[in-house]
Amino acid sequence: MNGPQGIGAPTALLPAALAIIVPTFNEAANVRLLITLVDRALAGIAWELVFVDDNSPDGTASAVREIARADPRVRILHRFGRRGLSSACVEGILATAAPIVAIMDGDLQHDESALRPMFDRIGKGDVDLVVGSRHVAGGSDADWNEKRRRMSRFATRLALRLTRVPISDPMSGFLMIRREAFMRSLPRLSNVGFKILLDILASAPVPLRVAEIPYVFRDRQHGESKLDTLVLWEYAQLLLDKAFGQVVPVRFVSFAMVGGLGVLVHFAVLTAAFKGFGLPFALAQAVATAVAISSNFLLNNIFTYHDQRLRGWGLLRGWISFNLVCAFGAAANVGVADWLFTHRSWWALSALAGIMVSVVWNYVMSAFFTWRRRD
Ligand SMILES: Nc1nc2c(ncn2[C@@H]2O[C@H](COP(=O)(O)OP(=O)(O)O)[C@@H](O)[C@H]2O)c(=O)[nH]1
Ligand SMILES: [Mg+2]
Repeated sequence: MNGPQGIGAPTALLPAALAIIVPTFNEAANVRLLITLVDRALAGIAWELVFVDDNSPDGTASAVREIARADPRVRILHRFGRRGLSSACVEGILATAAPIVAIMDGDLQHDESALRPMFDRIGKGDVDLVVGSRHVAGGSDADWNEKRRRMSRFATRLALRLTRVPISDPMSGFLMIRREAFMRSLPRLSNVGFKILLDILASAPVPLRVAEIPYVFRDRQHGESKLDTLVLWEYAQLLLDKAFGQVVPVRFVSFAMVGGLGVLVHFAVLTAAFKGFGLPFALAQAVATAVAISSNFLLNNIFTYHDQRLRGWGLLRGWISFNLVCAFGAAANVGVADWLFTHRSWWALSALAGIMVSVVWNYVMSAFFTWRRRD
């Protein structure tokens, strides 16, 4: 660990004392500079860089591989058919043996010069986790506008209810943690969304001991942010999973919410077709059912299965299988409701039970047939 200082020093031959996990999606233009900057910032420390790339179309993985051929401190974990920032970080950490691991964005927005003070701080031994923080004295948000600032403050207040440790920036994606502390959180991680720090803190069986190191959040120079669509939804999913995940999977909650919305869609279409266009009731009901199933399919594809979204032909195949699943679900619904009704249960209760059965059926079967992972 105390090899001669300087770039390309023989620290490369030592086992890494510090692994830096860098999740990437379309960051090809940033990797080379990032590696150079980290190398400069960490001279004398035996580090390794693990890029976790979700098969970026811009060839980020190949760019990393090319550098890795000449520098054994640089590694690539190339995932296929998956997306997700938190799960990328987790798998990166699990792919190394280093006793201390850091997580840092691949777009140069996290200031690599904070890595050394973070490493020194965690080396003192009295904390499990060091957070790179934008909000403590000396740190800053660069130039966020007021709306983004206010949203961030609100999200932060929500987050602090979960973390159980008072920190100024629980939403940070820049952190360093002792492996054994991470391993204690691992079994309870939600692994959804992009707030890995929040997930680690909220999953710790015993509250973690945390220190913060300020840094200045830089503007992105190359490439673009991937976190502007659906971020709020992913954040809500994480919060939901942390609050109710022990009781019911968050995907099911999402699926049931989409189903509830489907009922509204159904009634809207039915009203238009039956009252508006004067179609016969049975036909109007059939049209409403078809539209509601398709809209449920599309909404689930966007929200419930955001991380394994179907596209292209997969979308058509998924739509067909979802229709089949729902047809059987409807049959089960009617069957159960009718059985209960003929056995003298109250009609509304019978109907409700039928609906519950079909929701669970549709959820389980569509998870298996429609959104099954194929990697
Ligand atoms: N492996 C992986 N990395 C991702 C994914 N989404 C974002 N990233 C990376 O996570 C880091 C933060 O994302 P970014 O888009 O910069 O978020 P922002 O800084 O909040 O706008 C960057 O290094 C991205 O390349 C993903 O789905 N998978
Ligand atoms: Mg960024």
